[in-house]
Amino acid sequence: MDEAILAASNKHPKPDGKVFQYGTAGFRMKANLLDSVVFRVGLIAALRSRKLGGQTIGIMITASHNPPEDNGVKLVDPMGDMLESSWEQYSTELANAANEDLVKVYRKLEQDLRIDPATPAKAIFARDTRASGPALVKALVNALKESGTEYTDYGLLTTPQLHYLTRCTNTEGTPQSYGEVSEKGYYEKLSEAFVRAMDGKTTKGALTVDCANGVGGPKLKELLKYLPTTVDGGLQINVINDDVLNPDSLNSECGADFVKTKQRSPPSSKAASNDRCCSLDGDADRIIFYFNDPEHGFRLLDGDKIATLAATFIGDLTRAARLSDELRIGVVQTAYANGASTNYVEKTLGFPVVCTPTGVKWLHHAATKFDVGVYFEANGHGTVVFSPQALKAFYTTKPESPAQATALNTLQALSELINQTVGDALSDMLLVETILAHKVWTPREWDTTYIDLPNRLVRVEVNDRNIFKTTNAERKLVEPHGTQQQLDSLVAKFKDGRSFARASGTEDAVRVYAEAATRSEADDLARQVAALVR
Ligand code: 16G
Ligand code: ZN
Repeated sequence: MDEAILAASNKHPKPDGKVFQYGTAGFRMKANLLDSVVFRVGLIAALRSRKLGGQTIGIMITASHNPPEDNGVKLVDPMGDMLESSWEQYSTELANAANEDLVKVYRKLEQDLRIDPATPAKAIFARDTRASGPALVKALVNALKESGTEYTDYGLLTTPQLHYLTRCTNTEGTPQSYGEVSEKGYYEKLSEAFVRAMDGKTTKGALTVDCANGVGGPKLKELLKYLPTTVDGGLQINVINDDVLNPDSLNSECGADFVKTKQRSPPSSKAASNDRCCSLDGDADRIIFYFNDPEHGFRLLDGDKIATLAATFIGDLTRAARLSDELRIGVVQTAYANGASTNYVEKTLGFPVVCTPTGVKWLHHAATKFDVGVYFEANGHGTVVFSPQALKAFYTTKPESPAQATALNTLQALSELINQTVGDALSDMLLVETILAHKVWTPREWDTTYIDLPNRLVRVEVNDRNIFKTTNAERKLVEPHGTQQQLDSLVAKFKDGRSFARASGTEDAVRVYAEAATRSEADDLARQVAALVR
């Protein structure tokens, strides 16, 4: 087998002098540099699967919101969560092994991790719509074959669909079964849960969905075939930016990242004032909402607003289901969450807030500590996770009134509708539609639940971003020494001022975030902190 792996790896040689790192969202870079990385990720999947007794590992080839010429690859653990952190290091090691040492490093990992090479290995994989995808799949398949890994190629999928299928594959035929192991099973599960959660309620007007010209487009259109249409009082959806034939259009002038950073609708949107709109990113694991207010212009309903909306609704339902004393509801955010949202959750909704470093895996992990853990990054990555106790309570509590029965029924439906493995734009979209329908809210009513503090995000180019070390969920700098004190004294000069600086995990830059009582003060604070770290 070693010779075969070596021979195959020679067809996917590592480019000279390139250093790779498994970052917040796997490996991500210009697609033409990824061939060797994807091959080696295939080998890691084999090791990981064998280490876990032959459970199936997921592999997703995508670069999310990055430009079309980029691509990336990440691994999914058996229950559909992100690869366990300690394995990021092993992936990095194998990706950086010199061509001639590759098999040696692979076998050494196998030995050090006490992996039995005789254990069967299984993997499933999928890719987004990037033009570079099919060639990278070939590299992956070569590694899976030569490492003796049984695999299924699911073709094009959204990232959350691959997470769903990974969990379904590993729980099939058990009491923890997560659903039918097929793309169709995903659509059926979502649509049945949606109809049940809506409970006869209807949405008002259409929702315009910008699919970033990525894989979310065809998958949303597929999902719509399973969902009730306007005729039965269901959803009304206008799909825009669903061109997957022209590869250059991906994430270009559209998508969640464009809307969030440019603070404007995609130019292609024909939505009228006050119309509900949302944008997915290139692999549909992230969603943000927005609308154009005739008085105040563009209004963003970001991850913070989705989190508060979900926490409000689920909080109301648990009260109506008489479960609020036994179930702990909490919200997980990052330092990027607007201070007004944190305040709203703690003071108005009365739920605890936990802050974690940036990156879905940290938030997800923290959310599982609650019975109902609502987590969203401001940029729209997020979901709600339910503990086994919460699920048990939803399904076994004997209702003593019709209102309690209805609430329990809706909670059951939500636990099926909401993707438990990872943030899922399609599932989150249906969740928001459900809540707005129940509350009979327009986007404007949702928007005015609390008012964001003015804020500014600045990207700062520095010589070496690695000198910036943080603590306290990235909210304080410990290095370079003394910088945090200077930052604190800048912040102290601003009413409601808050600011932090952290090294980006995905780009060679430092990001500075600042908020303050007024727009000009937030801009001013961000400028001063940027100057401090530059
Ligand atoms: C990755 C993360 C995202 C995070 C972003 C931060 C996942 C799936 N994705 O895209 O959650 O917000 O990185 O980027 O975890 P930054 O470190 O460049 O600010
Ligand atoms: Zn994404």
